[in-house]
Amino acid sequence: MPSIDVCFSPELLHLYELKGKAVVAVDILRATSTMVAAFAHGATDIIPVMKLEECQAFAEKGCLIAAERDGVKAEGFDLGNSPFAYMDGNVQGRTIAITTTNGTRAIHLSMEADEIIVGAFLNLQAVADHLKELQLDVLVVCAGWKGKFNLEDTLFAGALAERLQDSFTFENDATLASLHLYHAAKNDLAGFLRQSSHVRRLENLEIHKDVEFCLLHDKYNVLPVWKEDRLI
Ligand code: 3SL
Repeated sequence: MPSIDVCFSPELLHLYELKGKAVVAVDILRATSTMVAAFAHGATDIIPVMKLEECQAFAEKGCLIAAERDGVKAEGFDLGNSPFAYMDGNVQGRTIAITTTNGTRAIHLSMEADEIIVGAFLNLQAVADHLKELQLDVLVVCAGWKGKFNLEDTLFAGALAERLQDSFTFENDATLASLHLYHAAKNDLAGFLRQSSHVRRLENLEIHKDVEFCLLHDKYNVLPVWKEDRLI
């Protein structure tokens, strides 16, 4: 049986072997949730980039450009990081270049993996089904916040472990902890996360409905996968 493990922060990635594994990159609030929503609303491909200037340069290539720093849409970009900004037909048939504080970094640091997929509660079952077929060992890479642990990405790891528990082994404390946390929280994820640091950060920015939306399970049957230089 393949195994599942969880890396709680990109800063801990050096402790893990990525070769031969499938990485599920996750930034529930909000980068990977937004990417999943963008694909569900017709985006053809997404190019995650690390730096604002690098992202801006993609405008000349006809891409939509999206950027968030510290929860706020960066000036001069078409889009920020709210999933709702990608839903009015504006991304249909378009390539999006995006940079965010933590999510796009987690994807870039996972490049040595055999496969990288983007996970969110919004596409949880699509991710689980794909991993069951793939039969590779899985590492969930939590984006965290500026190198630190966060609750929401860990809860996603627990939810994925729950969906995979019959066909994967998890002989590591990170996955067990994520699963226990998810079991404690799953009946009221929003309530469980109310005191969490990024929910409070987003609440201070008066971003309320994004949190609720990003916690919805299985809304979309889409699976963003890394191919060559982008997510498709
Ligand atoms: O850190 C990130 O990549 C973002 O998802 C953070 S925010 O939700 O847009 O504030």
